[in-house]
Amino acid sequence: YNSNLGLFLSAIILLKPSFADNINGESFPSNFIFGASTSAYQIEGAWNEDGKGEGVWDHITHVSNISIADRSSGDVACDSYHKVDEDIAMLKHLGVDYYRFSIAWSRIVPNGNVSQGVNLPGVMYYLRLLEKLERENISAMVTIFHYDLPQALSFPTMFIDENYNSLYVDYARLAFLLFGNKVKYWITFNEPQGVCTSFLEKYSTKPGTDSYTCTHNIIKCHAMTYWMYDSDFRDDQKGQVGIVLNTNWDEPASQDAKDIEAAKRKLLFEVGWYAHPLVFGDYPDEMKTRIRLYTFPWESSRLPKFTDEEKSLIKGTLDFIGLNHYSTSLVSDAPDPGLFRTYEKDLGILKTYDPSWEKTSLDWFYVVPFGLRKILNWLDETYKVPIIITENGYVEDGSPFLDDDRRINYYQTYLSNVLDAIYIDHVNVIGYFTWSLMDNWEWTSGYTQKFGLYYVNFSSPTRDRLPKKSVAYYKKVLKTRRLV
Ligand code: LGS
Repeated sequence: YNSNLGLFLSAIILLKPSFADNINGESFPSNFIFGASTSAYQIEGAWNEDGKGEGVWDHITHVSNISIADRSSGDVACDSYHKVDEDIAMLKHLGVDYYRFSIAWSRIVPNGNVSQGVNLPGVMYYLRLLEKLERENISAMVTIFHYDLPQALSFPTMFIDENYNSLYVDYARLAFLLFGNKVKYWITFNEPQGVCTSFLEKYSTKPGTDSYTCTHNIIKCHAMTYWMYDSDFRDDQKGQVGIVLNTNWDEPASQDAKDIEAAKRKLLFEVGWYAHPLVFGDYPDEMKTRIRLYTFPWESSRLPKFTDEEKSLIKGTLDFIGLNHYSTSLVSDAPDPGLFRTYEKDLGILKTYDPSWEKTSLDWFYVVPFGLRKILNWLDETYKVPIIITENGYVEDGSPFLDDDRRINYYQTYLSNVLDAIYIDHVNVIGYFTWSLMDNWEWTSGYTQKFGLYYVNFSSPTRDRLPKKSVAYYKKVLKTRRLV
């Protein structure tokens, strides 16, 4: 009888079509959390108000020659610094359990160094936001560092010179002290891989070697912060501390062993670079071997080494992994990248895309819903740490602003793959956050690329917000806890 029942159940599971069945099918687990994400520089504006210090992005957009698509800046952005009530009304309307936002380091610590002064009005802004969220029953997930470093600490000092690590830890401690009683999930770093590669390249004085040093320091900053929270705050505040890693799903471009290995290498170099040390205590072996191979005998190892003491410090410092995931690529092994290696050359891959995949307005961004299920499975099998999808969303470059059917389709198909990961693959994924609550300043794309559920009128001084069609869709999913 039992084995018949088993057969019957496995037949149901096997026969289950992966997409259609989830529409009006399984509901999300009752403790699954839904949210919407933003980051400080992209929405707040008020770049120099009430004692805020200059941040690196203020510097980049005002002074440097780094090019921004529409030559814009986040000086005003969505003006969220003055629009706490409007932002919360949108979150409330959506019915989210959580709001993920970030703190601008230079707003609460103008020159980056806590011992040199804390900016009270800046602190009050975040306190007000947290209090109002609490009043509306919306919990908070807070990113401590989302790309915007105080200019006073600018590269190549912070994260390159280990002596600066304590400034990050002091800032994180201040955030726990001030806000921790209202925050359930803390994120130490958003996408450090982007910080230490593309972002750092623009500042680096020693191209090629800094990426590894930067990562080494960020890993230590994360670990010190994790244990500091653990010893001084966790008992009272009962929060969780994690990091947010970004990755595509990387599908081998062919069944050639070299391409299969290249796709695996891509995940290890992008995600494993951080998650291996933070879960297991050291960099992936594949990284160590490959980088050592191309290090001249007279060079010290380009990939720094952790001491035994450091290994035990960094190991086991993720309560959860935050995943930012947007798209999928086909990966093949690059022709020999030659000597004088950099991170990119060490990685040694080529990326292509399947012509049948739906394109978006960004050249790296294709709609490939199964990729989310695959990357969730890979993370779960590799690390066995609870996963929260901290960003996922669809991009458009302009009109039609409000009729965003493509975005609805994106959410529906990607969320369907989350359900499959939960119910078919038994992946431990515990939450989903959309990028983004509203259109905002999209880094080097300026205001030309839009990820928002809400439209923001950037040509109006009042930065009016209007719900796109996807708002009603996401609201319904959150209300019914099912895909509609
Ligand atoms: O606005 C950012 C969103 C939008 O797309 C957010 O601040 C970031 O945390 C995150 O990086 N976001 C994002 N990422 C897409 C991944 C970019 C990969 C670029 C690959 C180039 C080949």
